[in-house]
Amino acid sequence: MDGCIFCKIASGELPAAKVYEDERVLAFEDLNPQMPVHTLVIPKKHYSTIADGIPDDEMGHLFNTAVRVAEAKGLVGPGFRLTVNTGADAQQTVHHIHVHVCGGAPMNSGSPKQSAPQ
Ligand code: DGP
Repeated sequence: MDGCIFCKIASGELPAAKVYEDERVLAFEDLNPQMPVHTLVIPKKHYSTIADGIPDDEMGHLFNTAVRVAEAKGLVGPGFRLTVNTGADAQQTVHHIHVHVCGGAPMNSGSPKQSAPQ
């Protein structure tokens, strides 16, 4: 989608520190990490939010990729958090679905906005 920063990262027009890529999804490091591990996983196809009717197989691939990223980062044992901020109340700032994969330190149990350390 024109003007979408994550579409530009997906197409290679803008740079990112890529962690994993296939024909449907891209994982890359968050520009402003809130945790020792903070990676984003996006579908290459543009959807503004997780409530935009993403097909089941794409949803499954998106979340399975997020879990594989967590595995590759060594987070499965200690634990990790997947977050999808959706809309204004959740303070979604980039309007292209992205799953935050966060871990590497104990997290607050409260606000799910971000995975800030305790
Ligand atoms: P949110 O929409 O609040 O769920 O979070 C958007 C995240 O995207 C935020 O953690 C910062 C990250 N971000 C924003 N712009 C860029 C960018 O150009 N490159 C990368 N790698 N991350 C970005």
